[in-house]
Amino acid sequence: MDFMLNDEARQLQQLARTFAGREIIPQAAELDRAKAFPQAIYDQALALGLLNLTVPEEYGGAGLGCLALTLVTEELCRGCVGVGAALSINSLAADAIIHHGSEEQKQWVLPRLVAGELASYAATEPGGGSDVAGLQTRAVRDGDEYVLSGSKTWISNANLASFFVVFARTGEGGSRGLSVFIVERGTPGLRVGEPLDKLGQRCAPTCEVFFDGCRVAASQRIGEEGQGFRIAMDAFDHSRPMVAAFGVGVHARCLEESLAYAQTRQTMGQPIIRHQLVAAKLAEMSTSLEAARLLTYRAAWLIDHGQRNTLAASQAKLFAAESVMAAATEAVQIFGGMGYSTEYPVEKLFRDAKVLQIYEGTSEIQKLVIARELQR
Ligand code: CS8
Repeated sequence: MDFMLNDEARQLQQLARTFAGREIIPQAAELDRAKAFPQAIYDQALALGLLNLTVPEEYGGAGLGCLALTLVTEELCRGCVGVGAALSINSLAADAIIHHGSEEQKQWVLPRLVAGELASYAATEPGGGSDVAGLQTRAVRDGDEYVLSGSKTWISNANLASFFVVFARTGEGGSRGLSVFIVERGTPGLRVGEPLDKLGQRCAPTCEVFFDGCRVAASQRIGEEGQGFRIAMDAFDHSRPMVAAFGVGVHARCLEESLAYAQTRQTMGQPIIRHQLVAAKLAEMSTSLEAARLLTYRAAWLIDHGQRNTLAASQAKLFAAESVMAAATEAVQIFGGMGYSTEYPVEKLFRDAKVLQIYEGTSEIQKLVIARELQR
């Protein structure tokens, strides 16, 4: 067993860390207030080679694995998880195409991501996000085309995406009746709503998307008809380590801010870190951070080494989400009244952390997946 990152991974991690410190942290509070997509940061990160890491080299990407993606994602999210989410959502859409798309589909869209276009992953619907097998958007075959009707919600970057990876029902039979399509922005019958207002991660836009008789060529279907559920689950195996890294990044920031504050803020004649009840919070925060980080890296490492990681990915996502919420709660507590003020960074960390227990599979869903995997 080797816990050392290789030189290439360490350099990439350091590049992302420096970038987050210099470009993301100073702008995070304002981006949150303005609820503005971080376009300038996106452009700089793209130019630096921090995006599209998992796109294979033959399509212009870096051809790196899930571990490299989690390392960079953690650092970006230490800067601001809203920014980190906005910058990494392409890889969710890309995963389905990289692992299940035809050569023609890869040639068509992957170089566009590398050139700076955005793509959205459209699975969740107003009726729910957890029950993938129950989704209702329909795709009805009509000759060489499919006609899509239905609606999606909470679709990240949808207002800016130039194409969408859309899950839709092509047949009955729950999980066996789903298929996936690449749908271009501008296709008649496709409409994107305004960004939804939300508690945290406010600079990462999320919108409703409506399909009303939206026609796509059959050649835009990813994989075989009926394979959609498997493709979604496979995409989650790749993306859950990345989303766990969102939590690790926020968690690391909670520790960093809390430690600095506890060493300078004085009460009863000494820095509050000398009070054992405060010191204990920091000790617990740091221990759960390391545990979340190790679970996350391992889940990524397993899939990079061709091993099934469904159990490990759900364990990492569950633990990272639960422990970052606990850490953010304690960070606010350590800051006391200042933790409740928008003048200090931890109230934003607290708001930003909450959705980590909800998206990319709720904590309850992760427990279901873990329990099922234990019985395999
Ligand atoms: O529905 C499954 C599930 O995982 N649900 C959670 C979905 C989810 O994560 N939703 C979140 C929405 S997307 C999102 O949040 C993106 S937002 C962005 C985040 C970043 C932001 C900036 C479930 C509940 C686990 C299972 O569902 P069921 O309907 O009960 O299906 P099963 O009977 O378990 O499985 C049906 C068949 O599929 C096979 N399967 C299941 N999992 C896998 C994996 N790999 C391969 N195959 C899989 N992981 C399973 O074996 C069944 O096969 P059969 O041959 O039919 O028996």
